[in-house]
Amino acid sequence: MKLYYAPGACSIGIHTLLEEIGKPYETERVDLRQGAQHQSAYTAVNPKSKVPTLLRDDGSVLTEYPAIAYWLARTNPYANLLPDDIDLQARVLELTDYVVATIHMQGFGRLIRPSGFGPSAADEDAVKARGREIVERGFALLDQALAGKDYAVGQFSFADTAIFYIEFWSQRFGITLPPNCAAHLQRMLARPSVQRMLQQEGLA
Ligand SMILES: N[C@@H](CCC(=O)N[C@@H](CS)C(=O)NCC(=O)O)C(=O)O
Repeated sequence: MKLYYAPGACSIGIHTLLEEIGKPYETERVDLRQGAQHQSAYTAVNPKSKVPTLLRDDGSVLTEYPAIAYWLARTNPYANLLPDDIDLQARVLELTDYVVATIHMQGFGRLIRPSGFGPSAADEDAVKARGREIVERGFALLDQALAGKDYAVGQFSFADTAIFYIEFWSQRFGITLPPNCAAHLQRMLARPSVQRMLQQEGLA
């Protein structure tokens, strides 16, 4: 198995899941700043030009954070990345989708690349302000979901690694996390899997 990743990108969540699973895997760094995601060597693997991408042992490629996380959890049940209870499974998917599709793509997306969301450079401040609003509202909702719990659905799951990657990003964008998210981030940073991932990506 091989994970294509970029240091500090949303792929840190999948990288953490691979460390939780503990089976051998390879990694290949994709230099997003240099545009490696658009070069043929990479688009031959993932034509969407995004990380994370997982190359599986049968040679097939899986993309999209929730799909990769779900597949890793189901194929490695001993790692307990997805609860058995169907209602809790639905909650894990609900939270993961909200993190990826809304907080990341709609919120952080506007902060990372405002030019993708507005017709001219003059719109950039307004685009970024809207991005910040979406992110802050997202963290407020996640804070409620985490109230009284160590992990988002009461036990560790792949929803936590999704929440973790945006919590990790909040530091870079000067976003103050509400208290339950701040505590969740610290809890995640204390996990050996996260520490190994940070070390491997040169982020420790
Ligand atoms: N919907 C994708 C989003 C992945 C994504 O946006 N990845 C970013 C890094 S966090 C990326 O590869 N960006 C490169 C680019 O847009 O050029 C997923 O769920 O995996």
